[in-house]
Parts: sequence; C-alpha cells; structure tokens
Amino acid sequence: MERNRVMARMLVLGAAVSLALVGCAGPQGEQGDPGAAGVACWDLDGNGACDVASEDINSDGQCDVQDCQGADGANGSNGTNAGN
Ligand SMILES: [Ca+2]
Ligand SMILES: [Ca+2]
Repeated sequence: MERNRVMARMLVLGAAVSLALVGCAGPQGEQGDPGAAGVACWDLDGNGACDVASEDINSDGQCDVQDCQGADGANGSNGTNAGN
C-alpha cells in the first residue's frame, strides 16, 4: 500500500517536472540583421578587390568565376578493345 502511494507521488512529481521543463513557447523575436557579404571564389586574399597579378588566373584582365577553376585532373586509363 505504502509502495503504491510512493509510486503515485513519483508519477505526479515527474509530470510536474515535465510540464515545468516544457513550458510555453514565447513570441517570435524580431528578424536579425543580414549577414556580411561572402567572399568571391577568385578573391584569394579575401580583400574584396581583384588583384590581377595573383587572382586573374586565366589572364583575361578581370576576376570572375572563370578564375575559380581548379587544376586539371590526371588522365584516365586506356579502354579495352571490344574484339569485334
Ligand atoms: Ca583579392
Ligand atoms: Ca580572369
């Protein structure tokens, strides 16, 4: 009998703790300030300026996405003859 009372009290206590932890959602806050602009892929030093000497990789006089291309990959292996 006493054990059932203890269990019942523990259940009530557990429910109360659960309600306290969940709580009620508050109002939505205001929208934050926009983040800073990102860095262009060609801007290797991140200064926001086109440094032609080091960032104009394809030497066309301007810095753009064409300067962001990586190095060529290794050649693939030769195929096999089909034996027709
Ligand atoms: Ca730069
Ligand atoms: Ca370029």
